Amino acid sequence: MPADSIRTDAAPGEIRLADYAPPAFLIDTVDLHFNLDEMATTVVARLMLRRNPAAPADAPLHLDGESLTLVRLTLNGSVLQPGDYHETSGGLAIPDMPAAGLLEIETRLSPKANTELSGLYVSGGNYFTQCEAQGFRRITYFPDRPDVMSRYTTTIVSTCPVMLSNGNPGPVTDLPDGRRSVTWTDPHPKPCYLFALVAGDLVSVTDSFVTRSGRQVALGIYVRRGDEDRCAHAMRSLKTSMTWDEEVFGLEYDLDVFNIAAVSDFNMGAMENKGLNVFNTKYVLARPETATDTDYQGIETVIAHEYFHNWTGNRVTCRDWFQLSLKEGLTVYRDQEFSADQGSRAVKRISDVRALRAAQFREDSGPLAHPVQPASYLAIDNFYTATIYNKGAEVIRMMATIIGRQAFRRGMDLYFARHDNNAVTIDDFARAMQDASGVDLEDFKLWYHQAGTPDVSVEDSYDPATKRYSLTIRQATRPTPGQPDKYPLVIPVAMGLLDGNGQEIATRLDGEPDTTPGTRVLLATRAENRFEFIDVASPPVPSLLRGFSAPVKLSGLTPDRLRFLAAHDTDPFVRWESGQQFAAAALLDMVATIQDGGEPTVDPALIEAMASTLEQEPAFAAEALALPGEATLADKMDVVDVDAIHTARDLVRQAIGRTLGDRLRALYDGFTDSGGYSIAGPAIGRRSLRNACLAYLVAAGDTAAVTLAKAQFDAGRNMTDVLAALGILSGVDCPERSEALATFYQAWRDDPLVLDKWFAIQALSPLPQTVQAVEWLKSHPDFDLRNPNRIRALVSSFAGNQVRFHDASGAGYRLYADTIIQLDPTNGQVAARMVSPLGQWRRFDAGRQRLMKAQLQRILDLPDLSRNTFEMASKSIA
Ligand code: B3K
Ligand code: ZN
Repeated sequence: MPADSIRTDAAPGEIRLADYAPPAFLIDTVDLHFNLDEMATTVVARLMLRRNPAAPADAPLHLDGESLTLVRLTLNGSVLQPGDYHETSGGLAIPDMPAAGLLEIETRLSPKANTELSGLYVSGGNYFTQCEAQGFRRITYFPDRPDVMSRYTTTIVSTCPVMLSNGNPGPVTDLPDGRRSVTWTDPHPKPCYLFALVAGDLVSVTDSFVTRSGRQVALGIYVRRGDEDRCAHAMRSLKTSMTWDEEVFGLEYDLDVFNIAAVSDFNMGAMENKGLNVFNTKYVLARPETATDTDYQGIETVIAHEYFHNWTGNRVTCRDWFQLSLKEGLTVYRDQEFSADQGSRAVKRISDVRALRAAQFREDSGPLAHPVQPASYLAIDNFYTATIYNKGAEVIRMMATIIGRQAFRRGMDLYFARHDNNAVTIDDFARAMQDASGVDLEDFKLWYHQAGTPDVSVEDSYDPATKRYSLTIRQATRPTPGQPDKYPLVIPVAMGLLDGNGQEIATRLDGEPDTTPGTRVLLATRAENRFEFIDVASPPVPSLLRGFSAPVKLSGLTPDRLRFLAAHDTDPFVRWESGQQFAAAALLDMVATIQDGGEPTVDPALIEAMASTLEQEPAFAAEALALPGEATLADKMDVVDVDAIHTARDLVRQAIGRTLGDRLRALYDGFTDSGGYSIAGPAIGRRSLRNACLAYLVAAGDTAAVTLAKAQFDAGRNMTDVLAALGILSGVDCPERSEALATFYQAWRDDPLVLDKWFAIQALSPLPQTVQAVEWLKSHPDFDLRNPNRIRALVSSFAGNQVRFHDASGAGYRLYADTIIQLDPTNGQVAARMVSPLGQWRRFDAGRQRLMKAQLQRILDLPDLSRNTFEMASKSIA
């Protein structure tokens, strides 16, 4: 990208990539001593510092610090006087530092008062830390930046039976006052964001793993007493991940212990601290009666993701936070590949693409659009986004597609050989891939710097006389905030050609010596590329973007071709995608009819297409049978009509249920699981298809189907089936609905993770009374504004309920903004991350625009708004 398109004016408080400067001091060792107390924990940090040869020789030492009480500061044994250092807005500066020295800092903090859940905090009477991105500065004064890597020892003194930190443990010593002490030593240098401490009355489930080179690793999962019987799946997932990383990437674990601790108050999913991953209980605990198939899959993926960070993130880390996707995009790519290898690759890809579109494409087309490598930020915690994670993973995937799998593996080996134990950049990664493959990736790297989802359209023609087939691929990316001008990207288009019978034809481009059988990759590099295929015997149908080879929006195929591809393509992704595109077009036609005041009719071809999916393998059939969601349809409209979308979709669901009722019922009955619960892919697939059938049967308006759903709920076979039935019932105004909700509450009121589902399912109900229900649930005794899982379950789920969140009265927006306003003073990070649904206002009608903006303004008018929420709300309203 030309340099002049990068902004050079900094807004107040803005941190810019262009301002990066190496740290003034390096810290070789960090020795921490914690004396734990809920109200007044003391931390003594001993830092062995030396000047960084890469920084100016007179640069002062800057230490970040936040919400800390400084008790004592000594340098090489002498107490520093107030004149020797000064407090800055975000920490301390020590101007006259020697070239090297031992700095000793004693701080005091109150874990119990820490509601931000960043730094050291108390949850359920136990101690946990969260340091990424900038929580370590809430524990001690420190250069809180990832390019300062040090070796840590951590001593914990407390009365807690369990005391954990990074690295390998020493013996536990009993102290005369009844407390105990333990020292953990982490031999691997790491940035402070990977520091962790966990202490409390926890119990462990243990196992062991022997690495390929024979290292014995003790594995432990630490949970609250009573949760031990819900750890087996997490443990199995961990061991599978460890084996997979050895087999696929040659990467072994590098400590004698690997611990996971589960906590129910956590700002996000999990955290990859070296040797001590801290997890939201949601991503650890599972039993068939309490967790759904989706929960099981989520646990497997997140356990893998955090484990894989040990190499991609921990051993090789980020130089600065602008490189966040270096570890996150790459690690998401790795966990996606891992999960694909555990079950059906096609179904996994479909679900990853669904998630990408729902979160990332939406982000990329709104006010918060930013590149995978942003150029600036106000609060880094706001940048743990779908773009950094999911688009970042797509960029890695495209690189692998372009250079080939084997070259990609060589590139990974080279990356580790060059950068182990270092803090590096996205450019360093791309260079390793380029050097290992010999493929020039310079132009490709624009994907890292240019925001926005490219629109790709295709046009083709066939000449029977010359047997030539020509395919034109055009691309354009719309402007995004701060980037008015866009440039063509290098887009890998995996493709094939089908003949009229749906048979794959070998492809040969003009000038190529041979034909290529099966899928090949075309590189679209300009605003318009034309590809000429020769020796094409009959007019072909192109199958494009196989496996979703690039994160773009593709258009240009007629409904007839979409139907043909949905029925015949050899690539399962394109089969699914074409079916979805065909359905979306039919639904949007109905929406247009409704808007024109007409009577919409359901295209029989759509029902027929749905009927033909029933024959397919169950997991795939369940995906194909799911109509594009309301938000997906909204994304295809210039001005979203929430009510027309909802009506059209309901009509189609009803028509499918009525027309295919007998077949759906037969499938439902045929898939009744007789044996025990299994989380193997085919069993999950059968449950998904069966529950999809049940949903359609109920959508048909048949009271017998409601009885069937209630019976499934009452049978209580496993949480997947129970929750599917409850979700279906929650959409119907019937006595069974309230009965089932009451039963569920009584059964699970003491189980926080299951109770979250009870909150979520009510927030997602399409019934008109949902706004009031959510309002009521917000004042329910079990609603807790200090628990992020509960807030997400109720209030964030509600924002995903398009037709009710966007209620024309604005009541949905108001209650949503109320929650952000109530939450911001105690947890700005989580409050800020909730803002984005209100930022979608541009896509709605004038009335809703006004209502949404009014709520953003209310948030911005708050006197002490957190920096995090300010950044999100101000960017969203602009
Ligand atoms: N690296 C953490 C996310 C930290 C978020 C900080 N606000 C989890 C992960 O991506 O693996
Ligand atoms: Zn991650």
